[in-house]
Amino acid sequence: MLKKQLVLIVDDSPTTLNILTSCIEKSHKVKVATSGVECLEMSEQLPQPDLILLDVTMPNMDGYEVCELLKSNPLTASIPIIFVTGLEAEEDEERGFLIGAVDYITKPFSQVIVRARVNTHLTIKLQQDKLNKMAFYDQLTGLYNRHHLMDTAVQKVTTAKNNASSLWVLMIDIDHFKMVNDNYGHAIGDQVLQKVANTLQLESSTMDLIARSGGEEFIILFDSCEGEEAVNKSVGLLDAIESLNPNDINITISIGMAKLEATDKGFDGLLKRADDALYEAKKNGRNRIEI
Ligand code: GH3
Ligand code: MG
Ligand code: MG
Ligand code: MG
Repeated sequence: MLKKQLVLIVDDSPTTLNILTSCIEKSHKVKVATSGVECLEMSEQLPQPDLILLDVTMPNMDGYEVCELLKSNPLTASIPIIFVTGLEAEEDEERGFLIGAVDYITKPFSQVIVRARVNTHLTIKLQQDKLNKMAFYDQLTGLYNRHHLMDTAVQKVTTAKNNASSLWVLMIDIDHFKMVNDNYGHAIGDQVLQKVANTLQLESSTMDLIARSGGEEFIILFDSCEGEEAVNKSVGLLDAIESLNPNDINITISIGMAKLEATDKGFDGLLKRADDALYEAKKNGRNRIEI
């Protein structure tokens, strides 16, 4: 059975909150907030709402302002918002759409129509989530894919240059992986890839960006990490994989590391240096790190 989607209802009137809740709580999970500030807080908390029903006229912060703040925050920007409001003027409704709402319902509303519109927007949200997952994640390992990594890496280079902070790239390649497929078959090879990916993820900190960049290759970005710390973290990865023994098979990896330099214009040169270092690690005997 599909997990129920979560709707956050925001209104300063307890009566409206009760009516809207009773409209949709049979089919969906519901949370309520009585102010804009509360809505902003709850929208960032996990599990995040799949849809927000948002009143406009509220004390302190009105719904338009809440909507604009949600849309400008990358953590909440993709949550669809339906205004439910007493403001009936055409320009009020137009404003709602201009600042990013997906729908606009005026009070007094029909409960049947609210339910229908909520259902429609939740279905679209479900499809959107699936598409995002396919676009950003690698299906076999659940790690980010190369496409997402490249996009994020460009942003991280810009941020690191602006803040004069450090950025490291690790290119990781499983050693002699072709032998795993040749000796144990492709299905076992896939399991080994999943276990290696899982271990790399567990050993990395939540701040690190980790992706499967292709076949049996991974890329990790370390943010704001000084030289010795970056090397220690890489040694941790190397050791963790060496002692993993997935499916009772000895697996090792080689790592090429490179650091963002002041002369780097973008990500390409940095990636190339990590790739060259990986080539050296392979040439020098594998199961090792080169910088
Ligand atoms: P090296 O130490 O030089 O990296 O040797 P290698 O055997 O790991 O490198 P090579 O590039 O010769 O072979 C990589 C192998 O990875 C070949 C390919 O069949 C396998 N591979 C790539 N993607 C997948 C996958 O998704 N699943 C499985 N099971 N194998 C894969
Ligand atoms: Mg109100
Ligand atoms: Mg390879
Ligand atoms: Mg390899």
